[in-house]
Formats: sequence, structure tokens, C-alpha cells
Amino acid sequence: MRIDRVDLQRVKMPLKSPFETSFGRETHKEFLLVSVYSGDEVGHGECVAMEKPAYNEETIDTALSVLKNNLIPTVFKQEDLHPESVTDLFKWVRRNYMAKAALENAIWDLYCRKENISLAAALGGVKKEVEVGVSLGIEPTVEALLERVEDSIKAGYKKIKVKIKPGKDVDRIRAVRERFGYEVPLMADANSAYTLDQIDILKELDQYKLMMIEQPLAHDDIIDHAKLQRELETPVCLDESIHSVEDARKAIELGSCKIINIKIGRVGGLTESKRIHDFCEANNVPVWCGGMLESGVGRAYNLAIASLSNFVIPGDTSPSDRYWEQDIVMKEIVMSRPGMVEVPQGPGIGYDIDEKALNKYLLHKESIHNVLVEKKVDFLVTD
Ligand code: OSB
Ligand code: MG
Repeated sequence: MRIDRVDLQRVKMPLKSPFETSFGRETHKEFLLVSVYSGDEVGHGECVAMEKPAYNEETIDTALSVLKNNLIPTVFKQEDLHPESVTDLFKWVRRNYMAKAALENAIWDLYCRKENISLAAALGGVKKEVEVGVSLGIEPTVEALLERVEDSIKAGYKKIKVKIKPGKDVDRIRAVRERFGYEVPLMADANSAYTLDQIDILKELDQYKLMMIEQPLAHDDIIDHAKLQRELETPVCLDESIHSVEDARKAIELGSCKIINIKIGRVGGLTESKRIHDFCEANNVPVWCGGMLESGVGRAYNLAIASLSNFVIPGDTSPSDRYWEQDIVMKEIVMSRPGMVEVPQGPGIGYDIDEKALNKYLLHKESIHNVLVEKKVDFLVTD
């Protein structure tokens, strides 16, 4: 397989309602759609880097730069590209995981479409539907959060994640438990908002029997998380700190967490996601699929990876209508029954782009043609 052309489209979709985390408030989701062409077949990938480098160090602009200058030229040089080799091809580029994942994903989709198999099947998925959870942002008031939780319980979500930050933590979790009881599968996500100095707050949360607390401490830490886990009953789950199977191995060895959130973008693609999954499975560490407020394209990848056997905790893989008035995929992603979403079975990611919807949200498009092979010259043409 040879890549003839890559389209980079910058898309901005309004969220149905603002989403606030400890690092900021989103009213829109802006992202890059990466489309790779080979012959008359196309594959799509979504880059989950955000506008600002607040969740991690990447942004849409850094991803665009690394894709155009480093990653796309690397794949253009390959005459016989296989998706499993992409991670190693990209190794010479340090970090920039979200940029790498977007292009690797698109190549997986293209490959699976050519082979006429589903991505889930290609990855070794074993589930036909997956359990889904919902991630609820920091609401201005406790009452507003309780309304959100009530709607989520009614919709059948199998895990309810509440974002927290200092000052909006114990009161929120206590209110949810007091109103809805201890049967609700509840967890908290702090997005790195605490330090070990605030361990008393985190210990106070123990009494509310959360499924886990996600990334309470620094985005680049595994040492303090290990100290914290020794003091907490609640399992610690790492998100921001894990970028590779090596990171996962070290965190598990140190006792920094008992659960890992796998985000395809954060770890540089599907191949690395599967390696982390397999390592955790062998070490009896459960995993679940995180989300980055993806459009239907990114969501389809999340569903495919979540069909693997050790994704035993419901993921942040909510259906399209949790985020969008209109998604950019043709058949929107829906719950097949309460709390469940079907794993796409069609070729590739199993969803096609709704070009009309996409055009409505499109900010910018550029096409990069592979002239390396045809003309034996070593430069790229952009139009
Ligand atoms: O920490 O999991 C996170 C969204 C953007 C950035 C980071 C995170 C999130 C979410 C939303 O929690 C998950 C989703 O519904 O896509
Ligand atoms: Mg998180």
C-alpha cells in the first residue's frame, strides 16, 4: 500500500453544552481530520490535540506542523506500508503522540477498508457491543450537577465520571451519593489538579466508595501517585501520565495506579494502545477507553479498541448526541440498548463521513500530494 495524498481538514464543532475541567472550559471542539488516499480508497483519522496545550503539550497547530513536516513525508517514502509498522516508522519523532495517532489511525482505516475487514476484527476485538459511561464536566452549581447525574442514570450509563478540582470535590461527590445512593457506578477525574499536600481531601473521598479517582496528581508524575495509592483505599487510575507500554510497566511496578485509562491519541496510536492493553491484561490490571470529546470518527476508533477483552470497565465512549446536535459521520453513534453501544462491523472504522455536515463545520483544508515516488524528487507540494 502506498499513500498518494493526505488531506488535512481543520474542523470546529459546537458542543451541545460547555464542558469544564480543572484545566479549562470548552464550548467548541476544534480538531484536525486526517484523510489518507491510496488508489480509490480513503481512510480517516481524527487528531485529538486541543486548541490549547492545557491537557497535554500538543495543540492543533503543533500537530499540523509535525504531520506536514515530519510524519507525512515519512509515510510518503514507504512503497509498501502496513499499519503495524507505522509506530516504528514514527519512532524517530519524539513524543507528539496525538499527531502520530491521527495519521496511524487513518492508515489503519484505509488498510481495513482495502482488506474489507472491520477495524475491531483487525485489532483482535472480542465484543460486539461495549458498555459506556459518561464524563460530566464541572457544573457551576451542585444542583446543576445533580440534574446531569439524574439524566445520565436515566439514559442507562454504566459509569458516571464527575470532574473535580479543589473547592469542587468532596461537596460534589457527597451530594451525588446522598441523592442517588451507593449503587451508582461513580468515579472522579481531577485532571492533575492536586498535589500530595492536599492528600487529606483525597482521603476524605475514600468514604464515598468511588470506582476510582483518575489522575489526581501532576500530569507527568508516577512517584507521588505511588505514595498516594499507598494511603488511599480508592483505586488510582492514570490518564495523563501514561504515553506508552513502558510508562504503564513502570507505573504498575511502582504501584502508582490500579487501573489505566487508554486514550489512543495520548499513546500515539492503536498499536501502542494494544500493547498497553495486552501488558495490563497479563498483569491483571483492568483498563478502559478514555475520550477527548471526539467526533464520530474518533469515537469509532474508541469503540473498536474497547472491544478488546481487557477493556472491562465502561469507557468514555458516549454516543454522538451526548456532544453534538449533528455529528460528522453518516449514521450517528447511538446506544443499542441502555448503556451499550455496538462495535462497528463494517469495513474499517465502519462509519462514513457526512460530507454536508463536515462542510458546515470546516474551517480550512489542504491537500498534500505524494510526488516523491512519481517524480523521484525530494520535496512536497501543497495546494
Ligand atoms: O481527562 O478524560 C479526560 C475530555 C478532554 C480532555 C480530557 C478528558 C476529557 C473527558 C471527556 O473526560 C471524555 C469524553 O466524553 O470524550
Ligand atoms: Mg482524564
